[in-house]
Amino acid sequence: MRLDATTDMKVNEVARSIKNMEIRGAGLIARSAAEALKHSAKEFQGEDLTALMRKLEESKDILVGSRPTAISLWNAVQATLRGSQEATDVEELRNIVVFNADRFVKRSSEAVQLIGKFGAKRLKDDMKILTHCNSKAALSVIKNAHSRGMNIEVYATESRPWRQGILTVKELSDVGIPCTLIIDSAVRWAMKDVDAVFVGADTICSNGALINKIGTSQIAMAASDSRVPFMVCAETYKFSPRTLSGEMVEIEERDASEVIDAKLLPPGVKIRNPVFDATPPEYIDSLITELGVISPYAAYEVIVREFGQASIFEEMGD
Ligand code: RI2
Repeated sequence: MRLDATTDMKVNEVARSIKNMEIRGAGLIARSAAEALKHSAKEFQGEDLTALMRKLEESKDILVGSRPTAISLWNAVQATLRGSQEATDVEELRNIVVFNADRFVKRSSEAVQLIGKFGAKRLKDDMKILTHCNSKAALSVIKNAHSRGMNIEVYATESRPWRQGILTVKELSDVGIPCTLIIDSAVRWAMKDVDAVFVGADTICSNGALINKIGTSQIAMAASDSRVPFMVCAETYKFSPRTLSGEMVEIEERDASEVIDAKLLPPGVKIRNPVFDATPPEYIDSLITELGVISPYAAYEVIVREFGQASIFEEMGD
C-alpha cells in the first residue's frame, strides 16, 4: 500500500485501519472507503478541478490497495466516483462525490436490514444455526428472527487466527441469543445438531461461487454431507463485475505471525495464512440479497442488472 503525504490523512488512516483489520467485514470496509473519499472531496481546498480529480484517483488506489479480496471495497469506490468525469468545476465534483458516498452508505445499511428480513423467513422456532467468522449480514438474519420472537440458538466458529467468532458471540449474547462457541475443526461434529448454516460473503463471482472467510468451503461441504441448508447473505455490492470480465479473485494471504510465533516451531517449518477460500455454487442453497432470495446461478443476472454489462467491460478496459 502506498501512503502518500499529499493525500489527506483520513484516507491514509482508513486504509491503514482496513489493512490492520481495525476496520473489518466486507460491508464495513466498503462503507468506510466511501466515507473516506467523501471526506477527501469535502476537505479539498482551491478551485483546481484536475488537482481534485487526481487526489480522488490517488485516494481510490490507496483504499482499494488496502485489502485485495473483498469486491465490496472496489464497488464502493467505483460507486462513489461514478459520474465524476462529467464535473465541470470543483464544487460540482465535490457534490457528486458527497451524494454518491451518502447514497452508497445508506443503501448498504438498508441492504443489511432487508437481508435480515428475507433471511428470517427461512428460520423457524427452535432452530440451531451455525455461522462462521463475523458477518453483519448473516447476524442480521439471526437477530431479525430473534426479534420476531423465534427461539434461535447459534453455534459460532472461533475463526482462527483472528477469532472473529468471539465478536459474534458477544454481539448475539448482547441481544439475548444463546450461543455456543466451537473451534473451527468441530464443525463436522456440530453439524448433527444444526438446522441451517448462514454465512456472509466477501465476493460473489459471476459463476455463483462464494469467496468468504477461510474455512467456509469446509463448512459448506460438511453441511452438504449432512443435508443441512447452506445460505449465503450477500448485498449486491459483494457481487463482482470483475469476475465477469474473466478476472480471478485474489485470495489475501496475511502475515504468518498471525498464526503462531515462528520461534515456537522447529527451524525451516513454513507457515501459510490464507484469509479466504472459494465455495463452489453447487454447495450453496440460496443467496440472500436485498433483491430477494436467489439461486447462486443467478449471479450473472445480478451483476448485469447492478453494474451493466457494457460498462463493466469499459471499466476493465476490455
Ligand atoms: P459482512 C469478513 O471478512 C468475513 O469473511 C465475513 O464473512 C465477511 O467479511 C462479510 O462480512 P474479514 O474482514 O459484510 O473478517 O457481512 O476478513 O459484515
